Amino acid sequence: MFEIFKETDKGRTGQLSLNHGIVTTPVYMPVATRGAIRVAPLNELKQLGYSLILNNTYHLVLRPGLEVLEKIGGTHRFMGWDKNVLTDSGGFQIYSLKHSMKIRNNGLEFRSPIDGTKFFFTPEFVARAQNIIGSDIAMQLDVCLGYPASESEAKKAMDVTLRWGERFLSVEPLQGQKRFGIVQGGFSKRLRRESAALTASLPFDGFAIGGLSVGEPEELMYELTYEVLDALPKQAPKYMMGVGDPVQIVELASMGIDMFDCVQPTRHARHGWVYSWQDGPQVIVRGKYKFDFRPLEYQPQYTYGYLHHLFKAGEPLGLFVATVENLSYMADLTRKLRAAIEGGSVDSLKEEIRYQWRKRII
Ligand code: PRF
Repeated sequence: MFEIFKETDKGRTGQLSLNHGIVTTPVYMPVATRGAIRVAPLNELKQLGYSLILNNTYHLVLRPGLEVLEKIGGTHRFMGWDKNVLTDSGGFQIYSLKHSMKIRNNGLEFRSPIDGTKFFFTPEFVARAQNIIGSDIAMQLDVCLGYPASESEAKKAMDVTLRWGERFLSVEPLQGQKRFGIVQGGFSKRLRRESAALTASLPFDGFAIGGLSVGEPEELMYELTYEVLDALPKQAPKYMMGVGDPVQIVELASMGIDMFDCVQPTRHARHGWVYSWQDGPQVIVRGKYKFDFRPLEYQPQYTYGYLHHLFKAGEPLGLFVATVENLSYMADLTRKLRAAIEGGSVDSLKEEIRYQWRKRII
């Protein structure tokens, strides 16, 4: 299911063979939480070369509900998307409901923020829901803590996550579906290693690192990732959940991470941050773009000045153009990353991306 093309001390390239086609790695997955990428039709994504996007089980269960998805035959038909879908379990989103959520031994209890209905997500339910959704990659239910978290909280969350991993796996998967476990363990190296080793002892097809990029210092995220990767099987795909910052993607891929997802590129776009290879991120509403008639990098039929105008005028087309531009950048970034790993030039790509993103005043 996962074939490694080239393994180096600066990351690896490979491919995932899934029910809806092949995905080359390292890969960035755009986030269609509720069954849509905000603003951009999925057709556009296909044209940009994306073959794996993310849905969220929690959101789809709340709305439109499993009955609808069952009747139509799953999320692919529902969305009109014939490539792959990874579904997150919802553990992370439910956890962020905080006051209207309870962790029970058996699962997560919460009230729908839409209409107050009570829900109880067990690990088995989440597995069955992802079968109905038709997920190509299904994620286990987990408990994700914020930063900071005490060692005892982290230990508890990690133990519960591990038990839920076993129970998740007890449900028969869809034919050809791949199932990923999630490593937790808070901010302790020891617990992270323990969580990784124990999760790796279960028959998952791949492993995700959860509970990071939640407000901890960037260096700590890298240190903990190192511990986890060291304790996971080399040949399995590794997925860093919720990371989409270009600098961090390149850094983590060079450590051996294969998959990434994040709302950041599409969210940034809607806030008028337009990614650019030449100049780093551009805040398009700034006055300096009014008379900037250079073409956009990926949609040269439009100029920065025109995009500035669309944002100023509140024209929805501006959101679309910025979203497509940022997703083009992200697709290009992973293409360049794969080429750099293959060609042994990861360090110079790192330098270039760091310069774009960290040395420029935004
Ligand atoms: N668990 C799940 N989804 C996630 C996370 C997690 O810990 C994160 C944390 N960065 C993002 N998305 N299930």
